[in-house]
Amino acid sequence: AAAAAYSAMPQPQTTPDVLYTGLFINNEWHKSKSGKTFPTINPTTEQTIAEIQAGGKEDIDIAVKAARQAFKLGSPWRRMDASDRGRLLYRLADLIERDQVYLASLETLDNGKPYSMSYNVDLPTAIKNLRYFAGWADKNHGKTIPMDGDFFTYTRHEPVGVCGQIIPWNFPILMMAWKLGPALATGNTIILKPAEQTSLTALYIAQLIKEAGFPEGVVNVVPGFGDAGAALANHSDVDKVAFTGSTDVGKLIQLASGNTNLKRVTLELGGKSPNIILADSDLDYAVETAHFGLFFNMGQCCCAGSRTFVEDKIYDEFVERSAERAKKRTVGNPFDLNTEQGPQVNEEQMEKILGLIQTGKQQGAKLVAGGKRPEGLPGYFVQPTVFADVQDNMTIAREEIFGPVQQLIRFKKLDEVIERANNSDYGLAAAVFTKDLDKANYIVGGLRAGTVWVNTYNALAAQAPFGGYKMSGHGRENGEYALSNYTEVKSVIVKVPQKNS
Ligand code: TXE
Repeated sequence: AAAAAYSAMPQPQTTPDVLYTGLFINNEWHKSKSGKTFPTINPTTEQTIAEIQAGGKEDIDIAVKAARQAFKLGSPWRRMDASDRGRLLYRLADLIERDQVYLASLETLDNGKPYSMSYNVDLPTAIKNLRYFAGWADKNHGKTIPMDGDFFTYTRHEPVGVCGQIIPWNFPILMMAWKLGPALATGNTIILKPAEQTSLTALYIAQLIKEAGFPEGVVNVVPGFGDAGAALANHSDVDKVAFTGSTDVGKLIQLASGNTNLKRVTLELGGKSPNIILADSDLDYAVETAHFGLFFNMGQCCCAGSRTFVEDKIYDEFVERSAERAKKRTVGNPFDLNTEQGPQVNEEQMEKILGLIQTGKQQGAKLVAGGKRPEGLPGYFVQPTVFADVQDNMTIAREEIFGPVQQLIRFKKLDEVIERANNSDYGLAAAVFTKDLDKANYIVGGLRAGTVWVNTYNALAAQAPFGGYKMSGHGRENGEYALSNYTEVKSVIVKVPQKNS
């Protein structure tokens, strides 16, 4: 079935035009006030694709004013029927779908992810996400409440207001959709800052937002570096910041809120997710799914199964098969439809990963596959790498690597593995593989993580909430729960002459 889907896939545009490189504010394109630009690099060739306008604090101020203006009482956006907000989101989804080949190609050019993935995974899931939240626009209603006394009491779910949204580079289009959908469905206005490594698709989608018919100032997209993000986080006229990225920057954002106006903050941060394989599971399937759970998207997933706990009885066999599978993984040109793994997003990430591989070797983990850059290829590639005999206290078992490096860890007892799995600062996702329902349910109940998969991995969809325990962040994206990130609840209490039940 997968092969059939691939042969039906339209060919990529290997040199997609770059049409937009500016700041999108008030539905118009602008240059940065400072006049500064920065290059966006193709990670496959290490060549510059285009120069992008570098938004800074002054530009953020202008964008926040535009978003505030679009949110003022009586504005077209505030007066719009909720169902019409939904229609605009549906239209945006349709436009992204119309341009799916182009956008998937541009994503692959800028990010390095295989086109087969950007076309078959990133784009369809982003489109579905927008449609899912479009449907919510006129269904997120309050309650009437039987309050004590002679009162008529109800709640209104109101938009939070002006929202800053700061997104990373690992799923540029999808992260944009996750942020826009719930915020727009609930009537907020937005300043979105894409990651500096991958601005191109966000800027193209900004033009589609205008084409869809969103009023000016409702969505503003300001490319730039961390200083632009920090300006949003510190801005006293921003009501909320939603951030996906590193735990260190997440902490800064929460501090910025505390130092300024206590803006609402939701965070989706790093992870070190445990994937627990019990001896009774289907070995072929578990090996393949654990491989996918770690290597998907070059390992650049916040929910990557980067601590694979394997039960003692099957451990040696599991190591052997996982190493074999990693060695077969096809690495190369991401526009080639047979490629499973493209380059890491940039040199810095590649260097971080290679450094952690060295640390793994120094601390005594056993390298059973990969471990280097592939020879003879330009680009920021890292070989699919597998470590066996990994101990819980090793750096590679504690820190997020965010690369194609799998850690195989041995365990003996159920209670022991739950405790070890939870012994992490993170708590984003987890998984368990077993045919024993009682064991599965017991482990599910014990794991401290925002998502637990049973006999699957990386199963994500618009309907199911996603977010972290502990230092993996707070708030939930996707699903009905995401709406609460973007709404304030107002209790309205009206005195009535006489209440009757
Ligand atoms: O992240 P940053 P980086 C993890 C992963 C990766 C590491 C570093 O382990 O190796 O983080 O990646 C903006 N105020 N994840 O350096 O810096 C930045 O411009 C406000 C996990 O790329 O957190 C970009 O738009 N914003 C993750 C965004 O934050 C700031 C995905 C993310 O970049 C800022 C990415 C500041 N002071 C990395 N500094 C996940 N959870 O999926 C930077 N930014």
